[in-house]
This record gives sequence, structure tokens and C-alpha cells, in this order.
Amino acid sequence: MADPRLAARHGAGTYDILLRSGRQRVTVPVEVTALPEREPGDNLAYGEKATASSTHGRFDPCGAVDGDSAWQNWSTSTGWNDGTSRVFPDWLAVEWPKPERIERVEIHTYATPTSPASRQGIKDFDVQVREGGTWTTVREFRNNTAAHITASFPVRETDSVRVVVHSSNSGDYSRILELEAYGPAT
Ligand SMILES: [Ca+2]
Repeated sequence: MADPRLAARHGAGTYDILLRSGRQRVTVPVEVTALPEREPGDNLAYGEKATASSTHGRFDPCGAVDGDSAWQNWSTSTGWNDGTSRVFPDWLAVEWPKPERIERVEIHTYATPTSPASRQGIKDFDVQVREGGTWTTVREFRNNTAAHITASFPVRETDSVRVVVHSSNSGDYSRILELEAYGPAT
């Protein structure tokens, strides 16, 4: 099983998952594989630790760093949805064990062909980096209607990147399918 969310939480190895239904119990072995070695230009957020201000049901922040940005898979919890309807701000963060050099963050907010980002996506938000425990805003976006947002900035050495959402176009929830972070190409 190559689920980066499990590997990020528990490390590589073999685990037993216990399933219970009434009086029946079944133990299922699950193999968790480590993340592949990174290549230059790879998404540095992939499979890393993700946290959020709150979570709605199973729309866990880990779904936003699983490498899947397809809106078609939204219902299978491959994205983050905050848990405080009509209350802002919300935030989604990814963090690294040690600082990384980051110069670009890409955000895929929730949108479908029939319900575009102008109706469902995040609207007003800041991209922040953490350096020495202090958060700094590196990009601000207002009145966004794009589904795929690219935030470029002068390279920062940071151990965490977050998106702070001040409002969404739906007015209720913040929804992010995928949060990606990239360093310089060389
Ligand atoms: Ca995802």
C-alpha cells in the first residue's frame, strides 16, 4: 500500500489493521511504503505533515498533500475542508522536519466544471512562511476566482508553509484539494 499519508504519520513498515463489525473481528496486514527519493523540481509538500485550524469530517488536511489534485476525487477525502462554517480565518499548513528552500506555492482549491472556483473556491487568502517560529506573509490574494493558484516569491528558508483563508466564494467553508511547495530548480 503506497499511501503517503500513512507513511508520513507512521513511518514505513507493516501494520495490522483491526476491523470490527458486530462480533466479527478481522485483522488485515497493511504494508506502508516510504516516500520515494525526491528529484529536483519535485513538490516538496507531497506526503509531509499537514495540519489545519479545523477539519470537517473526513476532509483531513493530509488529503491536501497526497499528490492528488483532481476535483473528481474530492468525495474520497483527497482534500481539506475546514470545520467552522461561516467562521474565518481558517488555515492549512504543511511542515518539514528541517527548513527547506521554497520559492513557489501552488494551491488547488475546490472547483468543478459546473461549480467553478468563483462559487466554491477560496477567495481572500495569504500565503505565509515560518522562519524561526515567526510567520511572514509572502503573498496576498484577494477576490480570487481561479482554481489553480500559483504564489511565487523570493526564495525563503522555511520549515512550514501555510495558507490563511479570510473568506471563500461560497461564504461557508475553505476547501483545498492540494497544497504544493517548490524550491529553486537548481
Ligand atoms: Ca489532494
